[in-house]
Amino acid sequence: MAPLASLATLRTFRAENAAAALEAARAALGTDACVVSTRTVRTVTGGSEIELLVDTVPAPSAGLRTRPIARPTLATPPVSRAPSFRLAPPAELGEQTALEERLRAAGVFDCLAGPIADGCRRVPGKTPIEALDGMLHELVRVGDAPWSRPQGQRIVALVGPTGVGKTTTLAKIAARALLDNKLRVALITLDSFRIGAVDHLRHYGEIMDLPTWAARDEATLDQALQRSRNAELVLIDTAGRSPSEVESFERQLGLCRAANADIVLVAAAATGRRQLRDLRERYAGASLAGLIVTKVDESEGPGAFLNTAATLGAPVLAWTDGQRVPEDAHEADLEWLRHGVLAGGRSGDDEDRG
Ligand SMILES: Nc1nc2c(ncn2[C@@H]2O[C@H](COP(=O)(O)OP(=O)(O)OP(=O)(O)O)[C@@H](O)[C@H]2O)c(=O)[nH]1
Ligand SMILES: [Mg+2]
Repeated sequence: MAPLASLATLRTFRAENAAAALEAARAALGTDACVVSTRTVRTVTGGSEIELLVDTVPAPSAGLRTRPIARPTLATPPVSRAPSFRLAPPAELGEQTALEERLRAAGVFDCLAGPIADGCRRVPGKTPIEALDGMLHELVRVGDAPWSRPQGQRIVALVGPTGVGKTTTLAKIAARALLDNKLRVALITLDSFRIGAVDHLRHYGEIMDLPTWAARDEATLDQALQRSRNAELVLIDTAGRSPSEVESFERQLGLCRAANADIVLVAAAATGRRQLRDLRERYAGASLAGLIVTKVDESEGPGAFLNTAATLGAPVLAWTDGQRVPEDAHEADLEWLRHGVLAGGRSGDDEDRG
């Protein structure tokens, strides 16, 4: 905290990033001023800005530069303040800014990039970039892939908006469960009203030689589950519905609950901020067991993955980046995510996926 005696000489400058805030401070005060502290502040629109606290009293032979936040009081004899930089961000701010800008370049929402970089800056004993790993573990929970071997029978229902890749992802999960873990798998679709939807799933069922059932109410679902009782993994496909179709949405969730299924939300990585928030609200009462992030290949990459996973909050069980069954389904991997967001953009290299 700045000493009281200098409050009159302190001014704050806010801008969307630290470089712009420094530029504003420099334009107003010239180069002979000191940056006392920096912080990320929330804006009324829910975004974030960098705020610089700048002392307008020029330091001897110094440019616009940093000095430690724990400054000497007036009672203390002034210490020699050799300029740590001239017209350049302070080292601490530079690291934070570098991280924030890398996150933004990777497509991370502004409202996440600022607080993440700020949080990383506050981790003692680590540079912001070193602290990113821990921050990602806090933001993105990870769960077992749906194709991993369950204890007893596992029933997984995929829910989510129209066209996000639920049916394709279900086929990928089934194929990986068969190929990787030799599980006995059965498929059920609740999407039995739409022309072609049952055939879509049946087509995959036939290719993989899996029992496939269609259900439209509690009785037919119960029957399908009875017929699937020997399966170790039962995968339930649902119809994509727009969130406004409340009745069918609630009905499908009700059926998934009646089946005692793990309800897993499927969401496309390129989903916008507002739609993600709508989705989070829509499924708030669904007790989601997990999240699968799809179509990462059609998004900005790891940054978009991070936006989706951090906004929706459910543990990420898998992600997909293409139409191939099952090659384009992957376990959640925070190392890939960290590497990708630090690379500042798409990370499409196969070896990065781990
Ligand atoms: N590029 C890309 N396309 C994908 C991915 N996953 C699925 N798709 C494609 O997205 C389209 C829609 O996939 P579906 O599996 O039918 O989506 P859905 O959610 O079941 O759709 P509805 O049942 O209509 O709600 C198909 O063309 C898929 O091949 C992915 O990870 N990347
Ligand atoms: Mg479908």
